[in-house]
Amino acid sequence: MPFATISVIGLGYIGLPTAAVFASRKKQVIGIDVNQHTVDTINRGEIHIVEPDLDMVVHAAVTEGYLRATTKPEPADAFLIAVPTPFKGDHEPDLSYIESASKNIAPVLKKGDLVILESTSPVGATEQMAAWLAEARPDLSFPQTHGESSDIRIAHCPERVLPGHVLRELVQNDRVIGGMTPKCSELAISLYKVFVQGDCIVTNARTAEMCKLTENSFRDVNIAFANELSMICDKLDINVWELIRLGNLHPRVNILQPGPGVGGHCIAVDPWFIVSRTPEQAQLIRVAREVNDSKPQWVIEKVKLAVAEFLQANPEKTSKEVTITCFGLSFKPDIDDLRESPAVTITQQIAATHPGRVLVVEPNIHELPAKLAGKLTLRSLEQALAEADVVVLLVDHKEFKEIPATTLEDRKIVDTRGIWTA
Ligand code: SAJ
Repeated sequence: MPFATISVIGLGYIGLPTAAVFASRKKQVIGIDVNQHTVDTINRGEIHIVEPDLDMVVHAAVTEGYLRATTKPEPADAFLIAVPTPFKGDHEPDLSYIESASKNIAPVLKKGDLVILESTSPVGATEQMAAWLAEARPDLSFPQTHGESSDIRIAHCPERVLPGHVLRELVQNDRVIGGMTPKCSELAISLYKVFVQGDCIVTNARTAEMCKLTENSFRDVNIAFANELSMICDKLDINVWELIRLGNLHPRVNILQPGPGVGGHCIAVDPWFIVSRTPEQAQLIRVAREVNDSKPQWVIEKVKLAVAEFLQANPEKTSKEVTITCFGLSFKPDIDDLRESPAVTITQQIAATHPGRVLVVEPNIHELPAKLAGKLTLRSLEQALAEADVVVLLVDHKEFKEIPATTLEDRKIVDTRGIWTA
């Protein structure tokens, strides 16, 4: 049977669901992670990340014996590398996780194996990974030197799934398959066809790398356009949400929504991989990043203004007596993921500078993470509404959309998502 055993390296937001879906198709899957706690959690049939339904799939895969996790690589027929690719301080991509994953699996590779890089990567990373593997295993041949006759097949097949919908999108989305040679692509397709119902479209590794970066940069540039519009409209006293609704009635216009900034671990990172490789050409992509990164500070200034207005309207109060409530902490609606969230940045900075109370409502979490606890108080929606003088809407969670406008009448509102002021 082709691919009797599949190994997934990096059991995070992409690697674990991918491993679990292969296992659910009755493949023997070995999950590799450097974190012992992650490995132990998965081997108990539990999960360490939040993603709808993933707990059930992992639990079934582990109890039925198809998925097992370990820290030490073992032989397999296919290896999927799904480790993080963050950037360093200067926005240069950090490939050290790919390097150490490559060096870890190299000793267990055998003739006929397939190695796939799934991590979002700068152009050239797959070739670099192939070079690390070849250096570690001079006894095996690789596509960069032996083309179609190589012992090891290598491809870049970027993930494109939306957090919150990962299990569905893994199966249904089309997949870009960037083999280092046509035979590498062919083998990669036969692997993904184990569960992918979407089309598997073949290209080369460099185009596949650029394709993933392009998708997220496209979204970043479009969000930056919306964010820039919101700042322009604020100056011109125009309701940006009404403006966008009207503009989008045009058959060839589709403007995205402004917000407090761009969060998550993909869209705010990946465009830099293009900028760092081609700084002179990637002007628009860089400026879009800068516009989106500047939005939290703009929101913070708006909150200061709202406090000043509240004090002007209530001269008997001092700023110490003003309660600010921040609505939402996650990086997008109806999830509990606080990583790289502009809402967290904004709330933290308000808490650090405002002399009065700062409350926070986040219906998707039960307690504040350690870095926020102490400086902020988590409140239920009702309590927070009752106590707030200034309300700052940061995430358009469904619970917040249901708040009747009358409840907010006497409050100063900073609405970054346009759900109360649209
Ligand atoms: N955002 C706005 N306005 C909008 C849309 C989004 O401000 O109109 C903000 C969100 O609030 C959030 C950020 O952008 O802070 C990113 O959210 P998102 O829903 O656009 O994307 P992610 O980061 O959850 O997932 C993206 C997806 N990429 C694209 O849609 C092109 C997903 O398909 C990728 O697989 C994922 O990045 C990834 O892993 O790269």
